[in-house]
Amino acid sequence: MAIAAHQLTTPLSELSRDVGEWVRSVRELTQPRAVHWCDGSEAEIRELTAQLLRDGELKPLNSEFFPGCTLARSHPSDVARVEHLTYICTRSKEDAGPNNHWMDPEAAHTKMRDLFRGCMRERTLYVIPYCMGPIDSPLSRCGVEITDSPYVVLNMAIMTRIGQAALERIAADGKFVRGLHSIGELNPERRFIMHFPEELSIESFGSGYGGNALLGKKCHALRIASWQARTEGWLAEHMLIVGLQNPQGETHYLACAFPSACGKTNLAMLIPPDSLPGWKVFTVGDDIAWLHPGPDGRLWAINPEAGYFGVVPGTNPDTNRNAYDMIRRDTLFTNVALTADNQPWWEGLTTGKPVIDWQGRPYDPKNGPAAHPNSRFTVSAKRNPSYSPHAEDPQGVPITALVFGGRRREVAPLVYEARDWAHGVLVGASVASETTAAAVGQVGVVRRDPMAMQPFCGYNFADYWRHWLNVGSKLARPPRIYHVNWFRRDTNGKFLWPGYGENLRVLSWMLDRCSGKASAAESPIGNLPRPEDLNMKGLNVTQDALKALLTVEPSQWRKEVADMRAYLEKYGNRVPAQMQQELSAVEKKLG
Ligand code: OXD
Ligand code: MN
Repeated sequence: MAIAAHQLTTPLSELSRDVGEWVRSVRELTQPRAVHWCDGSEAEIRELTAQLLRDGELKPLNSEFFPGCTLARSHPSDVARVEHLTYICTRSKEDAGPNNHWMDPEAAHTKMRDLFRGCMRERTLYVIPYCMGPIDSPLSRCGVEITDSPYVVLNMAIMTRIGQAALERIAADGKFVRGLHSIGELNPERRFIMHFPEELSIESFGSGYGGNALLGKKCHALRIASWQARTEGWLAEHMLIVGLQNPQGETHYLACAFPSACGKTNLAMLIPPDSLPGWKVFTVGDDIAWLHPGPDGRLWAINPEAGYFGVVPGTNPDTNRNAYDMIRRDTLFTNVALTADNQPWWEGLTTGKPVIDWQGRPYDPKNGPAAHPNSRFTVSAKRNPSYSPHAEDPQGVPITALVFGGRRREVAPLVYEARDWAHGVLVGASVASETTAAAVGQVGVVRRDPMAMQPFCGYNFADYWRHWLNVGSKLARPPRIYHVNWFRRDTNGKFLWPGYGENLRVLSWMLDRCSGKASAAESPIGNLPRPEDLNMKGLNVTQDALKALLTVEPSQWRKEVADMRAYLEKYGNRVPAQMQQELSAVEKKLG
Protein backbone atom coordinates (compact mmCIF):
# COMPACT_ATOMS: atom_id res chain seq x y z
CA MET A 1 0.00 0.00 0.00
CA ALA A 2 1.32 3.47 -0.92
CA ILE A 3 2.26 5.67 2.02
CA ALA A 4 1.14 9.30 1.67
CA ALA A 5 3.99 11.78 1.94
CA HIS A 6 2.49 13.49 4.99
CA GLN A 7 2.52 10.20 6.94
CA LEU A 8 6.29 10.18 6.72
CA THR A 9 6.67 13.63 8.20
CA THR A 10 6.27 15.10 11.66
CA PRO A 11 2.61 15.27 12.82
CA LEU A 12 1.08 18.71 12.21
CA SER A 13 0.54 19.21 15.92
CA GLU A 14 4.31 19.06 16.47
CA LEU A 15 5.52 21.25 13.60
CA SER A 16 5.46 24.46 15.62
CA ARG A 17 5.83 24.45 19.39
CA ASP A 18 4.14 27.86 19.70
CA VAL A 19 1.10 26.75 17.74
CA GLY A 20 0.95 23.46 19.66
CA GLU A 21 0.98 25.25 23.01
CA TRP A 22 -1.64 27.75 21.95
CA VAL A 23 -3.93 24.95 20.69
CA ARG A 24 -3.53 23.13 24.02
CA SER A 25 -4.54 26.22 25.99
CA VAL A 26 -7.56 26.89 23.75
CA ARG A 27 -8.57 23.25 24.05
CA GLU A 28 -8.53 23.52 27.81
CA LEU A 29 -10.67 26.67 27.67
CA THR A 30 -13.22 25.55 25.07
CA GLN A 31 -13.43 21.80 25.93
CA PRO A 32 -14.06 20.38 22.42
CA ARG A 33 -15.04 16.76 21.83
CA ALA A 34 -12.19 16.38 19.32
CA VAL A 35 -9.35 18.32 17.72
CA HIS A 36 -8.70 18.22 13.98
CA TRP A 37 -5.54 19.71 12.46
CA CYS A 38 -6.26 20.74 8.87
CA ASP A 39 -3.66 19.50 6.40
CA GLY A 40 -5.30 21.27 3.46
CA SER A 41 -5.44 18.14 1.29
CA GLU A 42 -8.15 17.59 -1.29
CA ALA A 43 -9.18 14.41 0.52
CA GLU A 44 -9.72 16.34 3.74
CA ILE A 45 -11.98 18.89 2.06
CA ARG A 46 -13.87 16.14 0.20
CA GLU A 47 -14.52 14.25 3.44
CA LEU A 48 -15.59 17.35 5.33
CA THR A 49 -17.96 18.37 2.53
CA ALA A 50 -19.45 14.87 2.46
CA GLN A 51 -19.95 15.00 6.23
CA LEU A 52 -21.75 18.37 6.06
CA LEU A 53 -23.94 17.11 3.22
CA ARG A 54 -24.83 14.05 5.35
CA ASP A 55 -25.60 16.25 8.35
CA GLY A 56 -27.74 18.60 6.24
CA GLU A 57 -25.54 21.63 7.02
CA LEU A 58 -24.84 21.87 3.30
CA LYS A 59 -27.29 21.19 0.48
CA PRO A 60 -26.14 19.70 -2.80
CA LEU A 61 -27.03 21.72 -5.90
CA ASN A 62 -28.08 20.47 -9.33
CA SER A 63 -25.00 18.47 -10.31
CA GLU A 64 -25.71 18.61 -14.04
CA PHE A 65 -25.58 22.42 -14.23
CA PHE A 66 -23.59 23.18 -11.04
CA PRO A 67 -21.16 20.28 -10.52
CA GLY A 68 -19.31 20.34 -7.21
CA CYS A 69 -21.45 23.22 -5.91
CA THR A 70 -23.18 23.36 -2.54
CA LEU A 71 -25.46 25.72 -0.63
CA ALA A 72 -25.12 26.87 2.97
CA ARG A 73 -27.87 28.79 4.76
CA SER A 74 -26.88 30.98 7.63
CA HIS A 75 -28.97 31.88 10.63
CA PRO A 76 -31.31 34.65 9.36
CA SER A 77 -29.85 37.10 11.88
CA ASP A 78 -26.27 36.35 10.80
CA VAL A 79 -25.96 37.58 7.24
CA ALA A 80 -23.45 40.46 7.22
CA ARG A 81 -20.54 42.08 9.01
CA VAL A 82 -21.40 43.63 12.37
CA GLU A 83 -19.41 46.86 12.57
CA HIS A 84 -21.14 47.90 15.82
CA LEU A 85 -19.83 44.73 17.49
CA THR A 86 -16.31 44.94 16.05
CA TYR A 87 -13.59 46.32 18.34
CA ILE A 88 -9.95 47.30 18.21
CA CYS A 89 -8.41 46.60 21.61
CA THR A 90 -5.22 48.64 22.03
CA ARG A 91 -3.71 49.69 25.35
CA SER A 92 -4.33 53.33 24.50
CA LYS A 93 -7.79 54.28 23.23
CA GLU A 94 -6.27 56.98 21.00
CA ASP A 95 -4.35 54.35 19.05
CA ALA A 96 -7.65 52.80 17.92
CA GLY A 97 -8.96 56.26 17.00
CA PRO A 98 -12.43 57.70 16.48
CA ASN A 99 -12.84 55.39 13.46
CA ASN A 100 -13.02 52.28 15.65
CA HIS A 101 -14.97 50.94 18.59
CA TRP A 102 -12.45 50.42 21.35
CA MET A 103 -12.23 48.19 24.37
CA ASP A 104 -9.45 47.85 26.91
CA PRO A 105 -7.51 44.64 26.05
CA GLU A 106 -7.76 43.22 29.59
CA ALA A 107 -11.51 43.84 29.74
CA ALA A 108 -11.96 42.39 26.25
CA HIS A 109 -9.98 39.24 27.06
CA THR A 110 -11.99 38.71 30.24
CA LYS A 111 -15.27 39.13 28.38
CA MET A 112 -14.20 36.79 25.59
CA ARG A 113 -12.78 34.14 27.96
CA ASP A 114 -16.20 33.95 29.60
CA LEU A 115 -17.84 33.45 26.22
CA PHE A 116 -15.31 30.88 25.00
CA ARG A 117 -15.28 28.85 28.25
CA GLY A 118 -16.67 25.39 27.41
CA CYS A 119 -18.23 26.68 24.16
CA MET A 120 -17.01 23.76 21.98
CA ARG A 121 -18.24 20.94 24.27
CA GLU A 122 -20.14 18.88 21.71
CA ARG A 123 -18.06 20.11 18.81
CA THR A 124 -14.81 19.49 16.96
CA LEU A 125 -12.10 22.12 17.25
CA TYR A 126 -10.44 22.69 13.88
CA VAL A 127 -6.92 24.10 13.68
CA ILE A 128 -6.40 25.91 10.37
CA PRO A 129 -2.83 27.03 9.69
CA TYR A 130 -2.98 29.47 6.77
CA CYS A 131 -0.77 31.70 4.69
CA MET A 132 -2.03 35.04 3.35
CA GLY A 133 -0.28 35.43 0.01
CA PRO A 134 1.77 33.05 -2.12
CA ILE A 135 3.46 30.55 0.16
CA ASP A 136 6.95 31.43 -1.13
CA SER A 137 6.50 35.22 -1.10
CA PRO A 138 8.49 37.34 1.38
CA LEU A 139 5.48 39.70 1.37
CA SER A 140 3.08 37.03 2.69
CA ARG A 141 2.15 36.67 6.36
CA CYS A 142 0.73 33.67 8.20
CA GLY A 143 -1.88 32.94 10.81
CA VAL A 144 -3.69 30.11 12.52
CA GLU A 145 -7.46 30.11 12.94
CA ILE A 146 -9.04 27.87 15.54
CA THR A 147 -12.75 27.41 14.88
CA ASP A 148 -15.64 25.11 15.72
CA SER A 149 -17.32 25.76 12.36
CA PRO A 150 -16.65 23.26 9.56
CA TYR A 151 -18.25 25.81 7.17
CA VAL A 152 -15.42 28.18 8.11
CA VAL A 153 -12.87 25.44 7.35
CA LEU A 154 -14.33 24.92 3.86
CA ASN A 155 -14.29 28.67 3.18
CA MET A 156 -10.77 29.18 4.54
CA ALA A 157 -9.55 26.29 2.37
CA ILE A 158 -10.76 28.21 -0.69
CA MET A 159 -9.89 31.74 0.44
CA THR A 160 -6.37 31.11 1.77
CA ARG A 161 -3.50 28.62 1.45
CA ILE A 162 -4.15 26.27 4.37
CA GLY A 163 -2.39 23.26 5.85
CA GLN A 164 1.03 21.76 6.12
CA ALA A 165 2.99 24.25 3.98
CA ALA A 166 1.55 27.18 5.94
CA LEU A 167 2.44 25.53 9.24
CA GLU A 168 5.98 24.85 8.05
CA ARG A 169 6.31 28.52 7.15
CA ILE A 170 4.97 29.52 10.58
CA ALA A 171 7.54 27.26 12.24
CA ALA A 172 10.27 28.95 10.19
CA ASP A 173 8.94 32.55 10.60
CA GLY A 174 8.37 32.14 14.35
CA LYS A 175 5.48 34.62 14.07
CA PHE A 176 1.80 34.20 13.29
CA VAL A 177 -1.57 35.85 13.87
CA ARG A 178 -3.70 33.93 16.39
CA GLY A 179 -7.39 33.87 15.48
CA LEU A 180 -9.85 32.18 17.79
CA HIS A 181 -13.40 31.74 16.53
CA SER A 182 -16.54 30.06 17.77
CA ILE A 183 -20.03 30.35 16.38
CA GLY A 184 -21.25 30.18 19.98
CA GLU A 185 -25.03 30.11 19.95
CA LEU A 186 -25.27 32.57 17.02
CA ASN A 187 -26.90 34.92 19.44
CA PRO A 188 -26.57 38.58 18.33
CA GLU A 189 -26.53 39.55 22.02
CA ARG A 190 -23.41 37.44 22.54
CA ARG A 191 -21.51 38.39 19.38
CA PHE A 192 -18.17 40.22 19.39
CA ILE A 193 -15.32 40.53 16.91
CA MET A 194 -12.25 41.65 18.87
CA HIS A 195 -8.84 42.59 17.52
CA PHE A 196 -5.65 42.90 19.55
CA PRO A 197 -3.15 44.38 17.09
CA GLU A 198 -0.42 44.74 19.72
CA GLU A 199 -0.64 40.98 20.32
CA LEU A 200 -1.36 40.02 16.68
CA SER A 201 -4.50 38.23 17.76
CA ILE A 202 -8.23 38.06 17.00
CA GLU A 203 -11.14 36.70 19.03
CA SER A 204 -14.49 36.29 17.28
CA PHE A 205 -17.59 34.84 18.91
CA GLY A 206 -21.23 34.35 17.95
CA SER A 207 -21.23 34.70 14.15
CA GLY A 208 -20.60 32.34 11.24
CA TYR A 209 -20.78 35.09 8.58
CA GLY A 210 -17.72 35.38 6.32
CA GLY A 211 -16.43 38.80 7.29
CA ASN A 212 -16.86 37.99 11.00
CA ALA A 213 -15.71 34.37 10.90
CA LEU A 214 -13.18 33.82 8.09
CA LEU A 215 -10.51 35.45 10.19
CA GLY A 216 -7.88 35.51 7.45
CA LYS A 217 -9.92 38.03 5.48
CA LYS A 218 -11.10 41.29 7.06
CA CYS A 219 -9.79 40.61 10.57
CA HIS A 220 -6.25 39.53 9.64
CA ALA A 221 -5.55 40.75 6.10
CA LEU A 222 -6.97 44.23 6.79
CA ARG A 223 -7.35 45.14 10.47
CA ILE A 224 -4.33 43.35 11.95
CA ALA A 225 -2.28 43.63 8.75
CA SER A 226 -2.83 47.39 8.50
CA TRP A 227 -1.23 47.69 11.94
CA GLN A 228 1.56 45.26 11.05
CA ALA A 229 2.08 47.14 7.77
CA ARG A 230 2.60 50.42 9.58
CA THR A 231 5.26 48.96 11.82
CA GLU A 232 6.96 47.32 8.82
CA GLY A 233 6.63 50.13 6.25
CA TRP A 234 3.95 48.85 3.85
CA LEU A 235 0.17 49.20 3.28
CA ALA A 236 -2.68 46.69 3.72
CA GLU A 237 -5.61 47.98 1.68
CA HIS A 238 -9.21 47.20 0.72
CA MET A 239 -8.28 47.11 -2.96
CA LEU A 240 -8.68 44.89 -5.97
CA ILE A 241 -5.64 44.40 -8.21
CA VAL A 242 -6.16 44.23 -11.97
CA GLY A 243 -3.79 44.00 -14.93
CA LEU A 244 -4.74 45.78 -18.18
CA GLN A 245 -3.01 44.79 -21.39
CA ASN A 246 -3.40 47.44 -24.08
CA PRO A 247 -3.63 46.70 -27.80
CA GLN A 248 0.15 47.32 -28.04
CA GLY A 249 0.71 44.40 -25.65
CA GLU A 250 1.88 46.37 -22.58
CA THR A 251 0.40 45.37 -19.24
CA HIS A 252 -0.11 47.82 -16.37
CA TYR A 253 -1.51 47.03 -12.95
CA LEU A 254 -4.02 49.12 -11.01
CA ALA A 255 -5.01 48.75 -7.36
CA CYS A 256 -8.50 50.10 -6.70
CA ALA A 257 -10.27 50.75 -3.40
CA PHE A 258 -14.06 50.74 -3.18
CA PRO A 259 -16.38 50.22 -0.24
CA SER A 260 -18.02 46.80 0.10
CA ALA A 261 -20.51 45.75 -2.58
CA CYS A 262 -19.55 48.58 -4.98
CA GLY A 263 -18.35 46.32 -7.81
CA LYS A 264 -14.74 45.48 -6.92
CA THR A 265 -15.14 41.89 -8.11
CA ASN A 266 -16.70 43.08 -11.39
CA LEU A 267 -13.92 45.60 -12.00
CA ALA A 268 -11.24 43.01 -11.18
CA MET A 269 -12.76 40.69 -13.80
CA LEU A 270 -13.76 43.34 -16.32
CA ILE A 271 -14.60 42.21 -19.84
CA PRO A 272 -13.56 44.73 -22.52
CA PRO A 273 -16.46 45.80 -24.74
CA ASP A 274 -16.35 44.72 -28.40
CA SER A 275 -15.91 48.36 -29.35
CA LEU A 276 -12.49 48.42 -27.60
CA PRO A 277 -10.68 45.61 -29.47
CA GLY A 278 -7.24 44.42 -28.48
CA TRP A 279 -7.54 44.93 -24.70
CA LYS A 280 -7.06 42.06 -22.24
CA VAL A 281 -7.81 42.11 -18.54
CA PHE A 282 -6.13 39.95 -15.87
CA THR A 283 -7.32 39.60 -12.29
CA VAL A 284 -4.74 39.51 -9.50
CA GLY A 285 -7.17 40.07 -6.62
CA ASP A 286 -10.72 41.28 -6.01
CA ASP A 287 -10.78 42.61 -2.43
CA ILE A 288 -7.44 43.09 -0.65
CA ALA A 289 -4.01 44.33 -1.71
CA TRP A 290 -0.81 44.31 0.30
CA LEU A 291 1.36 47.07 -1.16
CA HIS A 292 5.09 47.16 -0.57
CA PRO A 293 7.63 49.76 -1.67
CA GLY A 294 10.03 47.89 -3.96
CA PRO A 295 13.78 48.29 -4.41
CA ASP A 296 13.07 50.07 -7.72
CA GLY A 297 11.06 52.86 -6.03
CA ARG A 298 7.75 51.51 -7.31
CA LEU A 299 4.88 50.11 -5.29
CA TRP A 300 4.45 46.31 -5.61
CA ALA A 301 1.26 44.45 -4.76
CA ILE A 302 0.26 40.94 -3.77
CA ASN A 303 -3.21 39.60 -3.22
CA PRO A 304 -3.13 37.90 0.17
CA GLU A 305 -6.18 35.81 -0.71
CA ALA A 306 -6.54 32.70 -2.86
CA GLY A 307 -10.26 32.89 -3.61
CA TYR A 308 -13.26 35.17 -3.90
CA PHE A 309 -16.01 35.68 -1.35
CA GLY A 310 -18.19 37.70 -3.71
CA VAL A 311 -21.66 39.20 -3.67
CA VAL A 312 -23.93 37.00 -5.82
CA PRO A 313 -26.95 39.20 -6.70
CA GLY A 314 -26.48 41.09 -9.93
CA THR A 315 -24.05 38.54 -11.40
CA ASN A 316 -25.15 37.62 -14.91
CA PRO A 317 -23.60 37.15 -18.35
CA ASP A 318 -23.95 40.88 -19.12
CA THR A 319 -22.58 42.29 -15.86
CA ASN A 320 -19.74 39.81 -15.34
CA ARG A 321 -19.51 36.90 -17.77
CA ASN A 322 -16.32 35.63 -16.14
CA ALA A 323 -17.86 35.48 -12.67
CA TYR A 324 -21.04 33.92 -14.06
CA ASP A 325 -18.97 31.15 -15.69
CA MET A 326 -16.60 30.85 -12.74
CA ILE A 327 -19.33 30.04 -10.20
CA ARG A 328 -20.86 27.22 -12.19
CA ARG A 329 -18.67 24.58 -10.58
CA ASP A 330 -16.85 23.88 -7.30
CA THR A 331 -18.50 26.87 -5.64
CA LEU A 332 -19.90 27.22 -2.15
CA PHE A 333 -23.01 29.42 -2.22
CA THR A 334 -24.37 31.07 0.91
CA ASN A 335 -27.94 32.36 1.25
CA VAL A 336 -29.03 32.17 -2.40
CA ALA A 337 -32.51 30.99 -3.51
CA LEU A 338 -33.30 27.76 -5.40
CA THR A 339 -35.18 26.96 -8.59
CA ALA A 340 -37.56 24.01 -8.97
CA ASP A 341 -34.70 21.89 -10.34
CA ASN A 342 -32.35 22.82 -7.49
CA GLN A 343 -30.20 25.39 -9.26
CA PRO A 344 -29.06 28.44 -7.29
CA TRP A 345 -31.00 31.59 -8.13
CA TRP A 346 -30.50 35.25 -7.30
CA GLU A 347 -31.87 38.66 -8.23
CA GLY A 348 -30.30 39.90 -11.45
CA LEU A 349 -30.44 36.53 -13.20
CA THR A 350 -32.42 36.78 -16.38
CA THR A 351 -33.21 33.05 -16.56
CA GLY A 352 -34.90 30.64 -14.15
CA LYS A 353 -37.39 31.31 -11.37
CA PRO A 354 -37.00 31.03 -7.62
CA VAL A 355 -39.24 28.56 -5.79
CA ILE A 356 -37.36 28.39 -2.45
CA ASP A 357 -35.98 31.55 -0.85
CA TRP A 358 -32.66 32.02 0.95
CA GLN A 359 -34.19 30.94 4.24
CA GLY A 360 -35.51 27.68 2.75
CA ARG A 361 -39.14 28.90 2.64
CA PRO A 362 -41.40 28.67 -0.44
CA TYR A 363 -40.62 31.86 -2.33
CA ASP A 364 -43.12 34.65 -1.76
CA PRO A 365 -42.22 38.15 -3.02
CA LYS A 366 -43.99 39.51 0.08
CA ASN A 367 -41.03 38.22 2.13
CA GLY A 368 -38.55 40.32 0.17
CA PRO A 369 -35.88 39.22 -2.29
CA ALA A 370 -35.50 35.51 -3.02
CA ALA A 371 -31.72 35.58 -2.46
CA HIS A 372 -30.34 37.62 0.41
CA PRO A 373 -28.91 40.92 -0.97
CA ASN A 374 -25.60 39.96 0.68
CA SER A 375 -25.67 36.33 -0.47
CA ARG A 376 -22.21 35.15 -1.43
CA PHE A 377 -20.17 32.78 -3.55
CA THR A 378 -16.90 31.32 -2.33
CA VAL A 379 -14.73 30.05 -5.15
CA SER A 380 -11.06 29.47 -5.87
CA ALA A 381 -9.35 32.29 -7.79
CA LYS A 382 -7.98 29.61 -10.09
CA ARG A 383 -11.51 29.12 -11.47
CA ASN A 384 -11.47 32.68 -12.80
CA PRO A 385 -11.01 32.63 -16.59
CA SER A 386 -9.12 35.94 -16.33
CA TYR A 387 -6.81 34.89 -13.45
CA SER A 388 -3.48 36.61 -14.00
CA PRO A 389 -0.45 34.43 -14.76
CA HIS A 390 1.41 36.81 -12.41
CA ALA A 391 -1.04 36.53 -9.49
CA GLU A 392 1.27 34.13 -7.65
CA ASP A 393 4.55 35.96 -8.37
CA PRO A 394 6.40 36.15 -5.03
CA GLN A 395 7.51 39.75 -5.61
CA GLY A 396 3.97 40.85 -6.58
CA VAL A 397 3.07 43.10 -9.51
CA PRO A 398 4.14 46.75 -9.97
CA ILE A 399 1.35 49.29 -9.57
CA THR A 400 0.99 52.07 -12.14
CA ALA A 401 -2.07 53.76 -10.63
CA LEU A 402 -4.14 53.70 -7.45
CA VAL A 403 -7.86 54.31 -7.78
CA PHE A 404 -10.34 55.29 -5.08
CA GLY A 405 -14.08 55.27 -5.59
CA GLY A 406 -17.42 55.51 -3.90
CA ARG A 407 -21.07 55.10 -4.70
CA ARG A 408 -22.38 58.68 -5.05
CA ARG A 409 -25.56 59.84 -6.79
CA GLU A 410 -24.08 63.29 -7.16
CA VAL A 411 -21.08 65.50 -6.33
CA ALA A 412 -18.22 63.18 -7.37
CA PRO A 413 -17.51 63.26 -11.12
CA LEU A 414 -16.89 60.15 -13.20
CA VAL A 415 -13.13 60.49 -12.72
CA TYR A 416 -10.48 62.92 -11.53
CA GLU A 417 -6.75 62.74 -11.00
CA ALA A 418 -4.85 63.86 -7.92
CA ARG A 419 -2.12 66.44 -8.52
CA ASP A 420 0.49 64.39 -6.65
CA TRP A 421 0.80 61.77 -3.89
CA ALA A 422 -0.01 64.09 -0.98
CA HIS A 423 -3.10 65.41 -2.76
CA GLY A 424 -3.93 61.78 -3.57
CA VAL A 425 -3.88 60.91 0.13
CA LEU A 426 -6.49 63.63 0.67
CA VAL A 427 -8.52 62.31 -2.28
CA GLY A 428 -8.44 58.80 -0.77
CA ALA A 429 -9.25 60.09 2.69
CA SER A 430 -12.25 61.99 1.25
CA VAL A 431 -13.98 58.89 -0.12
CA ALA A 432 -17.64 58.86 0.85
CA SER A 433 -20.18 56.31 -0.26
CA GLU A 434 -23.76 55.13 0.11
CA THR A 435 -23.91 52.17 2.50
CA THR A 436 -24.71 48.67 1.15
CA ALA A 437 -26.00 45.33 2.43
CA ALA A 438 -22.48 44.04 3.18
CA ALA A 439 -22.80 45.37 6.73
CA VAL A 440 -25.72 45.34 9.11
CA GLY A 441 -27.47 48.75 9.18
CA GLN A 442 -29.34 51.19 6.99
CA VAL A 443 -28.60 50.88 3.26
CA GLY A 444 -28.13 53.89 0.96
CA VAL A 445 -26.98 56.61 3.35
CA VAL A 446 -23.80 58.50 2.46
CA ARG A 447 -21.03 58.01 4.98
CA ARG A 448 -17.35 58.92 4.99
CA ASP A 449 -15.27 55.87 4.14
CA PRO A 450 -11.62 56.98 3.84
CA MET A 451 -9.68 54.76 1.45
CA ALA A 452 -12.74 52.41 1.68
CA MET A 453 -11.15 51.34 4.99
CA GLN A 454 -13.67 52.74 7.50
CA PRO A 455 -14.69 49.24 8.67
CA PHE A 456 -11.21 47.77 8.28
CA CYS A 457 -8.43 50.09 9.46
CA GLY A 458 -6.97 48.55 12.62
CA TYR A 459 -5.76 51.85 14.09
CA ASN A 460 -6.35 55.60 14.27
CA PHE A 461 -7.07 56.99 10.79
CA ALA A 462 -4.99 60.08 11.52
CA ASP A 463 -1.91 57.86 12.05
CA TYR A 464 -2.90 55.87 8.97
CA TRP A 465 -2.96 58.98 6.75
CA ARG A 466 0.45 59.95 8.15
CA HIS A 467 1.70 56.49 7.28
CA TRP A 468 0.33 56.87 3.74
CA LEU A 469 2.23 60.18 3.38
CA ASN A 470 5.41 58.51 4.69
CA VAL A 471 5.16 55.58 2.31
CA GLY A 472 4.68 57.98 -0.62
CA SER A 473 7.69 60.04 0.36
CA LYS A 474 9.85 56.91 0.08
CA LEU A 475 8.68 56.04 -3.45
CA ALA A 476 10.90 57.34 -6.23
CA ARG A 477 8.28 56.25 -8.78
CA PRO A 478 4.93 56.52 -6.97
CA PRO A 479 1.74 55.48 -8.74
CA ARG A 480 -0.61 58.27 -9.80
CA ILE A 481 -3.81 58.49 -7.78
CA TYR A 482 -7.38 58.74 -9.16
CA HIS A 483 -10.93 58.95 -7.90
CA VAL A 484 -13.88 57.46 -9.81
CA ASN A 485 -17.65 57.37 -9.40
CA TRP A 486 -19.50 54.90 -11.63
CA PHE A 487 -22.77 55.62 -9.83
CA ARG A 488 -23.63 59.22 -10.64
CA ARG A 489 -27.31 59.73 -11.54
CA ASP A 490 -29.40 62.29 -13.40
CA THR A 491 -32.26 64.24 -11.82
CA ASN A 492 -34.62 61.33 -12.58
CA GLY A 493 -32.42 58.94 -10.63
CA LYS A 494 -31.12 57.21 -13.78
CA PHE A 495 -27.46 56.15 -13.88
CA LEU A 496 -25.50 58.42 -16.21
CA TRP A 497 -22.70 55.93 -16.89
CA PRO A 498 -23.20 52.32 -18.10
CA GLY A 499 -20.41 50.94 -15.90
CA TYR A 500 -19.06 47.36 -16.04
CA GLY A 501 -16.90 46.74 -19.17
CA GLU A 502 -17.29 50.35 -20.29
CA ASN A 503 -15.28 51.43 -17.25
CA LEU A 504 -12.24 50.42 -19.29
CA ARG A 505 -12.60 53.75 -21.14
CA VAL A 506 -11.87 55.58 -17.90
CA LEU A 507 -9.08 53.21 -16.87
CA SER A 508 -7.39 53.53 -20.27
CA TRP A 509 -7.45 57.35 -19.94
CA MET A 510 -5.67 56.93 -16.60
CA LEU A 511 -3.00 54.71 -18.12
CA ASP A 512 -2.51 57.19 -20.97
CA ARG A 513 -2.10 59.94 -18.37
CA CYS A 514 0.52 57.83 -16.60
CA SER A 515 2.49 57.44 -19.81
CA GLY A 516 2.07 61.12 -20.72
CA LYS A 517 -0.18 60.41 -23.71
CA ALA A 518 -3.52 61.91 -22.56
CA SER A 519 -4.64 65.43 -21.78
CA ALA A 520 -6.73 66.72 -18.93
CA ALA A 521 -8.28 69.94 -17.73
CA GLU A 522 -7.35 71.34 -14.34
CA SER A 523 -10.12 71.81 -11.81
CA PRO A 524 -10.09 72.80 -8.13
CA ILE A 525 -10.44 69.14 -7.07
CA GLY A 526 -7.88 67.72 -9.51
CA ASN A 527 -7.44 66.97 -13.22
CA LEU A 528 -10.42 65.79 -15.25
CA PRO A 529 -10.59 64.47 -18.79
CA ARG A 530 -12.35 66.76 -21.21
CA PRO A 531 -15.11 64.90 -23.11
CA GLU A 532 -12.77 64.54 -26.09
CA ASP A 533 -10.05 62.95 -23.92
CA LEU A 534 -12.13 59.81 -23.29
CA ASN A 535 -12.40 57.13 -25.97
CA MET A 536 -16.17 57.04 -26.53
CA LYS A 537 -16.09 55.03 -29.75
CA GLY A 538 -19.10 52.73 -29.96
CA LEU A 539 -20.61 53.96 -26.70
CA ASN A 540 -24.10 55.30 -26.48
CA VAL A 541 -23.74 58.07 -23.90
CA THR A 542 -25.07 61.49 -24.92
CA GLN A 543 -22.83 64.55 -24.90
CA ASP A 544 -25.09 66.06 -22.21
CA ALA A 545 -24.69 62.99 -20.00
CA LEU A 546 -20.93 63.04 -20.50
CA LYS A 547 -20.81 66.71 -19.65
CA ALA A 548 -22.81 66.06 -16.47
CA LEU A 549 -20.50 63.18 -15.57
CA LEU A 550 -17.48 65.44 -15.83
CA THR A 551 -18.95 68.42 -14.00
CA VAL A 552 -17.46 69.77 -10.80
CA GLU A 553 -20.15 71.91 -9.22
CA PRO A 554 -18.32 74.50 -7.00
CA SER A 555 -21.23 75.03 -4.58
CA GLN A 556 -21.59 71.26 -3.99
CA TRP A 557 -17.83 70.94 -3.59
CA ARG A 558 -17.59 73.82 -1.13
CA LYS A 559 -20.09 71.86 0.99
CA GLU A 560 -18.11 68.68 0.48
CA VAL A 561 -14.88 70.36 1.62
CA ALA A 562 -16.62 71.83 4.68
CA ASP A 563 -17.99 68.39 5.50
CA MET A 564 -14.52 66.88 5.15
CA ARG A 565 -13.04 69.56 7.40
CA ALA A 566 -15.66 68.82 10.05
CA TYR A 567 -14.93 65.12 9.70
CA LEU A 568 -11.17 65.68 10.16
CA GLU A 569 -11.85 67.70 13.31
CA LYS A 570 -12.86 64.45 15.02
CA TYR A 571 -9.22 63.39 14.72
CA GLY A 572 -7.89 66.58 16.32
CA ASN A 573 -4.27 67.57 15.95
CA ARG A 574 -3.22 64.02 15.13
CA VAL A 575 -4.23 64.78 11.52
CA PRO A 576 -1.05 65.43 9.50
CA ALA A 577 -0.59 69.14 8.80
CA GLN A 578 0.12 68.27 5.18
CA MET A 579 -3.39 66.90 4.78
CA GLN A 580 -4.94 70.03 6.25
CA GLN A 581 -2.83 72.07 3.84
CA GLU A 582 -4.03 69.98 0.89
CA LEU A 583 -7.63 70.55 1.97
CA SER A 584 -7.07 74.29 2.35
CA ALA A 585 -5.52 74.36 -1.13
CA VAL A 586 -8.64 72.77 -2.64
CA GLU A 587 -10.85 75.17 -0.67
CA LYS A 588 -8.89 78.12 -1.99
CA LYS A 589 -9.14 76.94 -5.58
CA LEU A 590 -12.92 76.58 -5.18
CA GLY A 591 -13.00 80.27 -4.27
C1 OXD B 1 -16.40 41.92 1.73
C2 OXD B 1 -16.78 43.20 2.38
O1 OXD B 1 -17.01 40.87 2.02
O2 OXD B 1 -16.11 44.20 2.10
O3 OXD B 1 -15.45 41.93 0.94
O4 OXD B 1 -17.74 43.22 3.16
MN1 MN C 1 -14.44 43.81 0.85
